[in-house]
Amino acid sequence: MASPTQITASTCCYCGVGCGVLIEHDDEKILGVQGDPEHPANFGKLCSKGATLHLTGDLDARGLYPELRLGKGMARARSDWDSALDHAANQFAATIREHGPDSVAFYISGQLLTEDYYAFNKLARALVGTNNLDSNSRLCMSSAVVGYKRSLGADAPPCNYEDIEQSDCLLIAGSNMAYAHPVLFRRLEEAKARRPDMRIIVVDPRRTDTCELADLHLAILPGTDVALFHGLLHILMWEGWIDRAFIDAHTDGFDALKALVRDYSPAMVAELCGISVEDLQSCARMIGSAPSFLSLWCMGLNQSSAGSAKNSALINLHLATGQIGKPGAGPFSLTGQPNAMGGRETGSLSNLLPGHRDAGNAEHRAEVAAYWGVEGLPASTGLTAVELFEAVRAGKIKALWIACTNPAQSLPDQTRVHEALAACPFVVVQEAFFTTETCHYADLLLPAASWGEKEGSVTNSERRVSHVRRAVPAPAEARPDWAITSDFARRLEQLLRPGLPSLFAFDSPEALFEEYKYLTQHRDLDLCGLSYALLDDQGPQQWPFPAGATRGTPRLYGDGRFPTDNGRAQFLAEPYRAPKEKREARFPLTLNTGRLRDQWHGMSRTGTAARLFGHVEEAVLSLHPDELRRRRLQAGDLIQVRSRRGSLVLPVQADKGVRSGQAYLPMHWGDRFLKGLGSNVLTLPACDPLSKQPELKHAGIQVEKAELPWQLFALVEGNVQQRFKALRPLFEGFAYANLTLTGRERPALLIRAAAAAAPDAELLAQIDALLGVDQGPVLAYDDPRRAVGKRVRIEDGRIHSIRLAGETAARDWLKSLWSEGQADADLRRWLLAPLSTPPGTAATSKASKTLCNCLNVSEGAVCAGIERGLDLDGLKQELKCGTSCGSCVPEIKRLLSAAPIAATA
Ligand SMILES: Nc1nc2c(c(=O)[nH]1)N[C@H]1C(S)=C(S)[C@@H](COP(=O)(O)OP(=O)(O)OC[C@H]3O[C@@H](n4cnc5c(=O)[nH]c(N)nc54)[C@H](O)[C@@H]3O)O[C@H]1N2
Ligand SMILES: Nc1nc2c(c(=O)[nH]1)N[C@H]1C(S)=C(S)[C@@H](COP(=O)(O)OP(=O)(O)OC[C@H]3O[C@@H](n4cnc5c(=O)[nH]c(N)nc54)[C@H](O)[C@@H]3O)O[C@H]1N2
Ligand code: SF4
Ligand SMILES: [Mo]
Repeated sequence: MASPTQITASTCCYCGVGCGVLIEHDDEKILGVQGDPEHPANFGKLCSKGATLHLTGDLDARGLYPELRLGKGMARARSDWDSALDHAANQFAATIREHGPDSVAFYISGQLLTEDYYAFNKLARALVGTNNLDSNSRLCMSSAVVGYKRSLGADAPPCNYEDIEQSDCLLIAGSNMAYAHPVLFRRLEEAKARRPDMRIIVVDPRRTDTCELADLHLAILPGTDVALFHGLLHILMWEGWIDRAFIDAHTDGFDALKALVRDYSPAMVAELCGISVEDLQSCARMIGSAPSFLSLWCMGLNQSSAGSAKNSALINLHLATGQIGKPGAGPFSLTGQPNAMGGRETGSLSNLLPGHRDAGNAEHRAEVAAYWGVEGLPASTGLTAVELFEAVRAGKIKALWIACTNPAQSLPDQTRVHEALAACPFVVVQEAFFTTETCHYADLLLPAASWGEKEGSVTNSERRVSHVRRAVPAPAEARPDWAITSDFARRLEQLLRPGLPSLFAFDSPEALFEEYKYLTQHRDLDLCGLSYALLDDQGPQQWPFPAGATRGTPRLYGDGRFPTDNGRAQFLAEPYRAPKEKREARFPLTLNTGRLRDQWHGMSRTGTAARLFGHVEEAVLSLHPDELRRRRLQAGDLIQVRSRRGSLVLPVQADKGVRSGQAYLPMHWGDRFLKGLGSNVLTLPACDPLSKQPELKHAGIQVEKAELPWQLFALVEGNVQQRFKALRPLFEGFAYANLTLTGRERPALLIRAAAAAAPDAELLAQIDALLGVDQGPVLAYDDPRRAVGKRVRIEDGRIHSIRLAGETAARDWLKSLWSEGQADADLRRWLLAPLSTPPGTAATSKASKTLCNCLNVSEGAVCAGIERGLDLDGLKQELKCGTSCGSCVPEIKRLLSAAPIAATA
């Protein structure tokens, strides 16, 4: 029986801000979530994603039991944990015996907990004997890892969140923190309101919501950051805004850099970056004259074939101005995933080892091997994410274990990734949601516990370790990741090293943490003073926190000593290199990809909460209005987007925030939501030479109108996950199909599809049956001559489902009738007549877009308020928008600044 409501303090499972949450539950089910006022990352705040966590996780989408496929081509069947893990151990052992340890690989995730990572690390390196252990952090933070290590000597972001608030000048480069790190952005908004003199510069090819807070937005051409940073240094040197004493005392390599940046004159840099010389100079002045200067960056720098060089060129600016190791100063990379940091700490990239060690360093290998009590660790070079999937495709990797990541959606060049997964002899997927694209390829699918259901620890962007607490048990037979991995490892051990004491005698995540932490002893990230008990007692702590310490370390390098061999930081002098795919006649546009405010990656979790689609409902490519005009396209037209690797059909929209010559597509759509392998069918697998991070932000594309006159629109209320699963396969034959959720109190599945001609009647009949418009209280009109048909199911006087075929002009009107719960005489008259166009005026998709998700306020309502002359405070008071989580405030400000100034009375 469920007990009365209880509260468990834990953390949000989304971004690297690492907010503390209070989970309300009854020991069985999660009932609600609130920000934890005591957590030093968020002090009680949550963003639109964190605040809706309890609405996500539909059980119909979750993995509940292990599923096993006994032969390729066969269907998977429900299994039990013993048979499933024994089978996996036999497969891995046989593969290792026959083809060697490097014929297997593990591909894991920045969303695992530190304890999960550690178990995988020991499994791959100590037991299997391979360095083929990489994670999705390769797509995310690996350029920052290289940047910190090369320039400063260790992979450690030196700053903390208060530094952001205290800084006098903030450079935000390639980060849309208004969407991607919202609670930190709220803190920044408040700091800027308190200290309006604080200067904020945003470097981003797009005009994002983050720019709403900026004093200066440099809309540089894609990939030109290195040139920009060298150009800034050129001006800083010329003006004497550098710190010669700091350079002399604490750094090496300045002369070579000086010689390099001499060539980066303001005129040359402005031209190359596509900005004005004045803007470049005022940026340099803001940096050079600020008492403290801090930079924040994210994927706009890291996801680049010059990602490592971009990181180092930015850190150069801090070293040259001595802006590091003091309040409000320093180079501060924002980590994407909640525990990307923990992954780096535990060595979960193929080239790393636990405790910030390197797999390529014999001394480091010997230290870890001795601690683990094994003879040695593998010296062979491990494969990095893109290389790894290429090796799978080439047949070199024959058994692949994937945990907590969805590579069949998130890696570049999806055609090849899908080929690789299809070809791999044995694929294990350890997943919380069995709906993902990758699950389709699993020979063994293992249900994992997820948010609120597991215990362990995570480190956020500011090196702060939190204790993640379990609130409720996992559903059905799902198990926490550390337990699955350790259980498998124990079975594999019996086959590979029988008779020896177990390396995996862990009975709790705490046991893993206690073993792991001593691998950090006396190293830059020393965690030895931490324990679950201490974190419970004193709250989240920042590393290093060595044994005997009484408090964590808020800031690094205050003494000017760096963890390099000689204690000095290193300037790096590397020239600007252009992105891999140059603009050319055949592919004249550069495709940029990134985040939406309310979705998380492949949407396995956020995609179960209909209201999170209220802000952006469908995959749409954004182009500047001039580019639309040039191609004779209208907003809403379906277009065919092609890159050198693949193509995709989807609608286009006008967006003045995207410059001519560029295009923007959110990264979230995979093959499940958008037919055609999703956004990453277009992106390229070219990587940075050092970090091996792929260039996910600059693919060459072309677009042209897709002539698909036969269109379909469907909406059906209730059982959305089951209906999704049943309906999605029926849309394989359509050139375009986008499936999404809509609604708030009554979630519905929404489908838009298009084809060159009508599909056969049987397929349409199958679709109708699943929509419930084939029989019962259904109003129908069919004109077979024009292949046009409309059906609406009405229950209890309200629309329950809709299907329009052939022609869909009335879709927005019908959808608004559905959402208002109406089924009036107009509807009946229209339905039973040959007319296609709607009798009433429909709310445009813009008007119905939900700006404020907490209070359910539409863009239409906000715009109407602005027309009436309301300012931000007025809008907040009257409509209540922006008064809860605040995630919509930057967008409201943007609408306000775009509106003509209301005439004063
Ligand atoms: N809502 C939401 N939040 C998230 C996530 C999510 O899925 N959804 N994911 C989390 C994760 S894992 C990550 S890594 C972070 C990512 O966080 P961000 O990096 O902030 O997000 P992105 O939208 O990927 O990219 C940021 C910006 O880089 C810009 N950009 C593109 N090319 C260039 C360039 O050449 N130079 C510069 N300077 N900028 C460029 C893009 O226009 C974009 O606005 O977000 C985290 N937070
Ligand atoms: N085009 C383009 N592509 C990109 C990016 C981009 O900007 N543009 N960004 C890249 C970046 S920075 C990142 S980080 C990646 C993210 O890419 P992915 O890692 O593929 O993203 P997610 O969808 O978050 O995948 C995490 C999976 O883990 C599952 N899961 C959740 N909780 C648990 C758990 O506790 N245990 C287990 N076992 N599973 C769980 C979720 O259901 C989900 O399927 O995408 C990359 N891909
Ligand atoms: S900012 Fe939002 S998504 Fe990120 S940790 Fe906080 S609540 Fe979660
Ligand atoms: Mo990421």
